Amino acid sequence: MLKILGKSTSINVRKVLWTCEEVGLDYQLEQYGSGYKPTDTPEFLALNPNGQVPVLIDEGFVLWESNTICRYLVGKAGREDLLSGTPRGRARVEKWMDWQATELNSAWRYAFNALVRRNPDYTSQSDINASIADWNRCILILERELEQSGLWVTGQTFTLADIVLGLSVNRWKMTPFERPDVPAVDAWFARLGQRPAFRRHGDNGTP
Ligand SMILES: N[C@@H](CCC(=O)N[C@@H](CS)C(=O)NCC(=O)O)C(=O)O
Repeated sequence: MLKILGKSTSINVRKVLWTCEEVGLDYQLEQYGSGYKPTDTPEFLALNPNGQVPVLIDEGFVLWESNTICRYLVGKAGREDLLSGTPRGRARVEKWMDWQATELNSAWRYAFNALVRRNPDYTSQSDINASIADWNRCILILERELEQSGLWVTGQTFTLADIVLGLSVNRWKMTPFERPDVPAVDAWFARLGQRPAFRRHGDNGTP
């Protein structure tokens, strides 16, 4: 059976759990990460030199980076529809996944550490304001896309882009600050809420 190392409160671990459930893969979760088993031991670092979760172990095959793990899982389950079947369709899905991991993740980091984690290293009000502005700017980019794309981020079909962005938007909605109106994002998020796998893994835990 697949083994996933990581805590179920982590946004990046929950992507992987949600994907497993969407594609019907069984897994065993071993709780690693702050508050659980440590990730800075030589044994863990041999699996992931970044000392981060999630890590997937599939019969000796070890993989880290949550979005890559999600892509691997849909391939393993024969559910390439979650990445779209065509080169252009796949590129559209991967574009949003890469954007989530780079632009969007960079935008929220300061504000989230300050406002939710209450990390004493993140107290500059101007940096908090800049991070909130950038975070809202990114979500407005998603809003413009969803105004045009239809049901899901890349069109009429649910894909991995919806999973990774669904978790990000959950975090955005749960962090206390002023947000712009985003009716298309709200409607899409409500559609995600109808998926049992999202209710179990996407919309729970810490933001
Ligand atoms: N780029 C990595 C980031 C992973 C990451 O930031 N993981 C966090 C949890 S969300 C972590 O391991 N933090 C250290 C810890 O919890 O001990 C991925 O997407 O897998």
